[in-house]
Amino acid sequence: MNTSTLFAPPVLARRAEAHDTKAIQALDSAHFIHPFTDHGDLATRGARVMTRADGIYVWDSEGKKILDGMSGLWCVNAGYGRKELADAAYQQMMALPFYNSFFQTTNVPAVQLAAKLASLAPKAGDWGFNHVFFSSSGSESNDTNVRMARRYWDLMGQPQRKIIISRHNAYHGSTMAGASLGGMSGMHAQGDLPIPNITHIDQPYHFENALPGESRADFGVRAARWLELKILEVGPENVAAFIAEPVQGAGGVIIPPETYWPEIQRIVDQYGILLISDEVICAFGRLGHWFAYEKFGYRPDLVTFAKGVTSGYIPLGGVMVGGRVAQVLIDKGGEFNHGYTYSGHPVACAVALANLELMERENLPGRVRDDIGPYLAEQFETLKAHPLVGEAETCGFVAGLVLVKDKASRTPFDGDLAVGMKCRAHCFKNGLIMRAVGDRMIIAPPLTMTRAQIDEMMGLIRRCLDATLEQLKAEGLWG
Ligand code: PXG
Repeated sequence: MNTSTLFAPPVLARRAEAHDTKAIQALDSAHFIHPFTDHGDLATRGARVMTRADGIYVWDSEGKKILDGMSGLWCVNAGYGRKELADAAYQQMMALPFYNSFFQTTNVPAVQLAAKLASLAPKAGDWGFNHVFFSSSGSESNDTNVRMARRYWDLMGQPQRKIIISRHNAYHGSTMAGASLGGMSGMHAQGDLPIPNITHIDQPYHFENALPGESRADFGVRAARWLELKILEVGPENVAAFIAEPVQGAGGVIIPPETYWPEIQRIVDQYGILLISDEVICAFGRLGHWFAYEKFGYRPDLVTFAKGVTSGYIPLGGVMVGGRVAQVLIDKGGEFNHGYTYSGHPVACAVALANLELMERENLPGRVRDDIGPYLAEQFETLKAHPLVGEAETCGFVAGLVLVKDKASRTPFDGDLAVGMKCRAHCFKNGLIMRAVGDRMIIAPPLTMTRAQIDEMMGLIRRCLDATLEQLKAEGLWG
């Protein structure tokens, strides 16, 4: 065997123009197993090699500049190239790169970040968040939620309360618990998921699931009551918690009707079950608030966060632990046998602190709420006139549109045609990153975007929709 190809030298060139794309792609195929990737397919195409980024743009190894409409993967809220985040990491690495938080030990950035997050979380009366549990990702945080919710009910003397209700097409991560909580059938099909005592209800997706003529308001209440039906089906005394994303992200930017969350709150209150708000995408300004539950006016007991807390510059996640759970864990719980090596990692926490300070100084949540969010909404509204667009809507700085065969009857394309993927290919070609979830095209751009940059992005989106339509016509798939 020729070991020189097995142990090829690392590709060290750092400047974009110095990259040998083909060599990197070959090395990538030889050694790197990517998340959610068909490797046979990737080997024939070759991965796109990203080499640098600044502001809202990324560049690949061929020097192509691309407007990043997805903030990396819903996380680079503060935009790329923020020197102060790199400085915070450098300084903390030089002072204390790592120490654990087990064994009655702590570190200053973790303490400061926990206090900062508690101060940013809105409170009402005796309800609110004073405590934080740290992890390194959204998936880990949701595993923590499962452990914590079940531990809470054990301590409350109701150990039979094990069931966690989630929703179809939800995304809560890729660990055993995360993927089980999630409602992605493709994920459940691999690895014997979901794990026991996790069950799902339908999502509040008006475009697809409403009855003919049903208003958004009526549908929102009806969709929330699927939770009540499920609670009654499995027995209220057996239910530990309901988990949901405020707005479903990976599922295709599914924005619930305004009536949905108030009815969910009524139901969880009535049956006394814990409410877990998975804000891995929606927190830290994404919907115009530090935490998304504030936007929709509900009161969760646990809040999952990750991604935007560091603007994705370094992995960090965690769970905001509300008073109801924290008090029981602290007063009655003794040792909670759960934690990660990197819980409260000093460098990750220092970067998060610098990121939150930056977001505060630049008022990124406020900009999304009062300025660029409404502007994006106005612009997206105009897309509804496009022949391919069946629906276009935004919430803060996430947006989605659905590509349809016939607008009037809301007839979708045959899934096998992969129209969304055709559109996505035009986006890449035209220098725009926009994701396709089936035939829903979605964006979640950096919160630093200017109005002029929104105009630039909208121009690209229109151009890609037109190119998709032309392609469908040329292939005889339109009209
Ligand atoms: N909860 C939510 C709501 C998420 O969006 C996770 C948990 C898991 O976080 P980690 O850090 O473990 O990945 C996520 C992650 C997509 C996509 O295709 C979305 C996510 C991750 C990967 C792909 O949109 N969200």
